[in-house]
Amino acid sequence: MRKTPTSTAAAAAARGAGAAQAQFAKPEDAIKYRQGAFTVMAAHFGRIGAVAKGAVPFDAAAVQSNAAIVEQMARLPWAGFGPGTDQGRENRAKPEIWTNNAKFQEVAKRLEAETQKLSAAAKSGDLAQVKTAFGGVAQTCKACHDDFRRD
Ligand code: ASC
Repeated sequence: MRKTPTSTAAAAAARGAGAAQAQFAKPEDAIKYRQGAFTVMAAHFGRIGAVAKGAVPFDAAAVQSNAAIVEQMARLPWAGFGPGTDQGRENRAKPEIWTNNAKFQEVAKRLEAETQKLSAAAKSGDLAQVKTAFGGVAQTCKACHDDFRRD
């Protein structure tokens, strides 16, 4: 089939989004998926947090590994927020995710950018850079929770 520029662009966008184009059979599955991504992200972000606050000694390789996981996880949850996924399983998503979706997409992109910075900082092996970048990610988490997650 001849590829029109539009279909080619759409295919490229779908590939670029990777798992973000995942399809779910039921809203429950989408909710589980996004919650799983957030759970894994929080676990590995928390391990870096323990280092950032000095509770755990700085091991550059371990921080780098955790940051890489955080960076990858940050790309995933958004696919699980499709239309109609506000209900189907217990969750804390606010309606604003869908009524103000442009802003939600912005914070999603911001998390992706900040977690990339954290990963870069981790690769530097410099604890001060890790701490700064950790703060940037934590602020982004909080900003999104304030606007888009129920308590
Ligand atoms: C974490 C975690 C969050 C964020 C948030 C930052 O470690 O699990 O949800 O940081 O508390 O403000």
